[in-house]
Amino acid sequence: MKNDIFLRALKRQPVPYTPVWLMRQAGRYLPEYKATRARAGSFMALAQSPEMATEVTLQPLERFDFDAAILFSDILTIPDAMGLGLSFVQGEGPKFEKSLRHEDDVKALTVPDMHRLQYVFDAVAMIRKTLDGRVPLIGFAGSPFTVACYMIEGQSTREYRYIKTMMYARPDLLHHILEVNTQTTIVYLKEQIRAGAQAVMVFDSWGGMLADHHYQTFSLAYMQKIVDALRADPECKETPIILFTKGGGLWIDELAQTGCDALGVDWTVNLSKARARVQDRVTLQGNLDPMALFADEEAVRKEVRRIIDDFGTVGAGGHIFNLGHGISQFTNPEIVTALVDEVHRYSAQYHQAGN
Ligand code: 1CP
Repeated sequence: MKNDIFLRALKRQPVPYTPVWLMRQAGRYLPEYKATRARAGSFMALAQSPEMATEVTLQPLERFDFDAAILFSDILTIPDAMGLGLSFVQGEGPKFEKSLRHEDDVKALTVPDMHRLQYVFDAVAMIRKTLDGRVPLIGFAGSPFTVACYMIEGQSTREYRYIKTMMYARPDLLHHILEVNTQTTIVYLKEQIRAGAQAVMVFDSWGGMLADHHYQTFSLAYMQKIVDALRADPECKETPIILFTKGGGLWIDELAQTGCDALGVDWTVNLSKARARVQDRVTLQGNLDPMALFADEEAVRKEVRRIIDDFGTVGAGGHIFNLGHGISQFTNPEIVTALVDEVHRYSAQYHQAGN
């Protein structure tokens, strides 16, 4: 491994500077991504081709000095493998041919044959080989709850009307979906690790819109099962796990108790206060507001410094710099160069132990 700083930060070991990568670092803000995407014809064709998935995973690493790569895929490959029929309509986001709203459909849902997701594991293996130890590779999945949002709504939503209706009216049906998603995600992440993923991240993008108590019951409990299952597998138990509930600042303590290695935190959280709450038991990953990248370079550098100052002397803790959510497609890529430079340069003073 030429650069294992990200993995060391996940284990809260000494490092010379704060590692950085960005959620959605391969994506539409990069003209080279758009070109490959156009060549592929559709998002799914791109994700299903290990060669093209490898190409776009590496694109941001050619431009920026990132400390990790993330598998190019999507959290919705799982419901697609379950037969819900995923497509991405340009400019509109994900759409499913079938959505899960009726009891019969819900009860018919089962863990899909992993062969249907072989393209993901093939991509992981090819990316890992092509990276050749340059930086570690992150595998990922959506949280059972976040994936269920799309399965039940059939697309992106602002209201969560159908999933919340099911939650209040027929919690048994929602629990069935969540259980199937959980069992699928466990096998899916294990296979990614076997194929070469060196850390895994669970994206709970929509858990933050739940009521306290519902969050624990419908999202956290299922992520806990994933952590427990990976920890119980001899081949996976050493692989670091990152949990990220967007809007989950209220539940940091509970998330830290799951036994994960790191927590993603969005920009509503103050890193110094979060760190005091988790007592350095987990690494914190975040947390610049992606919209900050629309300002000029000096303003971006200043925000980066503020976040690094907030975390403070790293000592026994761990910090991985990231955004609080995915990078916007309207971001000017040039600003990312300044962000990475500022993180690496400015953070070194807080890492004396790693020199
Ligand atoms: O047509 C395109 O090119 C669409 C853009 C796009 C991209 C680049 C989509 C559709 N997915 C992706 C890749 C992707 N998705 C990655 C790749 C690795 C990287 O980070 O570079 C990852 C990790 C995801 C994860 C993902 N997909 C999440 C969780 C993270 C988050 O942003 O909250 C979610 C919610 C999705 C669903 C999804 N897929 C695509 C879009 C536009 C969306 C979001 C739709 C919505 O807001 O509801």
